[in-house]
Amino acid sequence: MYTQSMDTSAAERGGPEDPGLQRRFDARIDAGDFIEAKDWMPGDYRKTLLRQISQHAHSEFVGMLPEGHWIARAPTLKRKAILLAKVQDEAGHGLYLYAAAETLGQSRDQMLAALHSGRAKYSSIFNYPTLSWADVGTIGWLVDGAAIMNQVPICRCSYGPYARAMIRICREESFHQRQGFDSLLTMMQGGSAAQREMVQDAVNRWWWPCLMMFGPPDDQSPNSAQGMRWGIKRVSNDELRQKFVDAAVVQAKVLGVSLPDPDLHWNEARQHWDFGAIDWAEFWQVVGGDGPCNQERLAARVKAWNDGAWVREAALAHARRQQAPAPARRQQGQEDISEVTA
Ligand code: BYC
Repeated sequence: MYTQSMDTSAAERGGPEDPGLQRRFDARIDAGDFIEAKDWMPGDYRKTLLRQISQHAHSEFVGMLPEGHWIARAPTLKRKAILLAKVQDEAGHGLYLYAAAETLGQSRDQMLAALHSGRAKYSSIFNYPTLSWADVGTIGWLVDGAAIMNQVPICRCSYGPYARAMIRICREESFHQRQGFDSLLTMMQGGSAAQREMVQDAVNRWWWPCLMMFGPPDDQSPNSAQGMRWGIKRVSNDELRQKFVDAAVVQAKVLGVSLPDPDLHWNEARQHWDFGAIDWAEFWQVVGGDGPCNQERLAARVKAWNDGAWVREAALAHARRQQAPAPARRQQGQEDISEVTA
């Protein structure tokens, strides 16, 4: 129903056994060319892109839930309008990304079925609860900050439809990050002691899960080497994590919050901030479905899908009617009118 480009027959003509196609593909990757939907591509390249883009799309959709929880509780009209706009942006990001993934030959319905059945992953970060208003600002500052760090290099990813979708997403993420920082700064500079404590508590809870967002360490990341070779990934998990820590330490000083890591020290030789050990057992537990909010998040997405069934049915009925030849449409219209007037 939603599919934009399911005709992958041209791209699939020839296979890995055709060395000419593989050589041309490799040369284009080496030259930094974009690969487009109808170009020939190795099956594993297609599979890897589908995995990453659909996970990314799912993350945007599930990512609406923790903040959506606060729309009705926002403290002022201004903050409510900003939050509403941000959550709508996330829905838009999910839609661009599902559309980009569809160009690789999988329908949105198939991708959503994988999410709803628990077969597909989404970012670990959205399995943590939003306990106070300060969590909303902290998600903007740290979660969106980490997302931008990860996503700007994807604007140069080798697959054209994904790279182009990321350009607009990154611009919007940048607004998201700033609004979060601004909200926290307002509480830290003009707020009460209780508000400052609330901000510090939120930062304490979100810091470590944000460092996990970048994925496992490079030497334990099974997909990194091939992803880098194909130009899907441009910068490694550990490098991005380090860049994020370096930026966040400076921003935390401006905000006046501390980061919950006693091992955080400036390393003059490396010209980077050293940081403490990440609890990877917690990360894998959350990724494996056993985080604080995994069940709640998935149940909310499944409910939204089921509640929207009538909209999909109505849209399909409308599309069928539009596709019917004109006389049949006229007749159908008359039948509808006689039903109403009977
Ligand atoms: N959470 O070999 P690795 C947002 C999985 S949306 C869950 O390093 P790869 C926002 C990984 O999938 C943010 N799973 O993998 C939205 C793999 O498992 P599979 C979402 C994770 O692909 C709303 C396994 O661990 N951003 O910011 O080379 C409101 C081994 O990992 C995570 C994206 O999706 C994780 N954190 O690298 C606010 C960006 N990390 O698939 C904000 C696009 C790893 O083999 N994605 N895993 O079963 C990427 O850049 C890459 O896919 C990753 C992982 C860096 C995430």
